[in-house]
Amino acid sequence: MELKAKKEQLLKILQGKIPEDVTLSTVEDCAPYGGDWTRLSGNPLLVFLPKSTEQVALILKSCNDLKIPVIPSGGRTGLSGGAVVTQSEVVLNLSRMNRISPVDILGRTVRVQSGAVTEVVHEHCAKEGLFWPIDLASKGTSEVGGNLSTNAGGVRVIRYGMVRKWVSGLQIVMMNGNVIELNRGLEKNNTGYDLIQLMVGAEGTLAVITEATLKLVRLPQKEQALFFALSSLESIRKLFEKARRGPFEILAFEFFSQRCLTAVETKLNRRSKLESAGEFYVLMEIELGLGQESQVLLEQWLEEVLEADFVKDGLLAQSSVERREIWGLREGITESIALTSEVRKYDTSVAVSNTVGFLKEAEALFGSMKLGADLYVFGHFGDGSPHLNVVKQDTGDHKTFMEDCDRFEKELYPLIKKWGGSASSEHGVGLLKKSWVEMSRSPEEMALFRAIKAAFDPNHLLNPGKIFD
Ligand code: 2HG
Ligand code: ZN
Repeated sequence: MELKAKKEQLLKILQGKIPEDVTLSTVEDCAPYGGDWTRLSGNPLLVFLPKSTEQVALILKSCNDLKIPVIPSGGRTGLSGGAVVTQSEVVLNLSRMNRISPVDILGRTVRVQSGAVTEVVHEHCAKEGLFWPIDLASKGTSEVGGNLSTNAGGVRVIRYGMVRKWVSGLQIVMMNGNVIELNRGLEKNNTGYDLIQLMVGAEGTLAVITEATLKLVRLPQKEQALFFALSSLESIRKLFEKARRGPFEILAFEFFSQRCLTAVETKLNRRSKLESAGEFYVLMEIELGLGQESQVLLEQWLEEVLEADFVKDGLLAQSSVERREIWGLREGITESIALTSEVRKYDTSVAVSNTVGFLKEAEALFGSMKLGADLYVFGHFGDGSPHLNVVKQDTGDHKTFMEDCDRFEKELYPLIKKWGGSASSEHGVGLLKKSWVEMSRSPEEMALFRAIKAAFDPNHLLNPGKIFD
């Protein structure tokens, strides 16, 4: 059957069974749902905005019967094209399913629907002094379903790990319309395969997540932010080593280059309060004990660090406003780069101890290729997860930029492999990293991927063409 006929058929099947406002069908209404933060986009065949799991099940089953491909989506803040329409698929957007249940104090969990916005979940849990420990620059827009589907990372992975550690139950809907509860929120359940962990990071290719039981921790008691200017990557490593031995728990250890800071200062009009500039900057957030003694120990530690030859300048935020200002520098990087010019993103991962070695070689490689582009380096130093953004210079044209990036990545990915790393640390594979997945996975693993996909979605209709073909 032709696509147009299938669309008519689908609308006929669903007529009277789902409320009218669940379906968007005009090109203008559907267009915003065709893309994500990569700026890639396509035209959806139709968009559904269901309000219940029953509606999700009915829509999926009907699409399965008619062999219509479906893309699950949420806040669409992804950076790998995982929710992008490529062949007029139907988009199933779960943003309206955003209910959050009361916090379960004894279990220290909260049950939410997939469309709950990350920051809203934080605010809800903070009333009980608790926290779902996923902290992302996109938290005001990203949704729990997308966080889970991409196994999101963020700025607190060094302390809490990735999203996959913070979920104990999922409700999923299969492409054939079956609704399944996975693990029922149990903390302990040693009865076979862990299907939750299979769903986390599957990028919506196996089933659609409709609800999740999220595990919570206490909010850190006293958070403090420190900001440093340093002259080299080597100096960052020295500071990190010193921090690892420091009298506190590290909550975040983020770094960025002078070029990133300049972009944030010029594009977003934010300012660093450090007196000296550096080649690189580190934003370190720590959790401190409540007593006066911890504060004294921190100040002693800071004094020693500031006297060391590897730090050019540093400060301890003196108020929550100052802390937010420092975070504003780090969190504004992606936005200010997007305002600068065209960008190609590399979300690399190496062992933490290899971060400096890998970055030095990556920078040298970029420099030696003399491209009409600039390299912006920043990210999660403490997780071995640096982001490399290649940004077109004003004088360059789009075509040359794309060719330059293709040339650069042909050398970059083998370099990542040489350092024992991965093609994606936290953004996922989506469309953009697809050709490099097999670099991070063995042929045996890829064969298992395909077998698992066939078990969940034998017709290959769910988010087709994402992760692998
Ligand atoms: C971050 O760490 C995000 O800020 C975005 O993962 C990274 O824009 C990027 O490349
Ligand atoms: Zn990141």
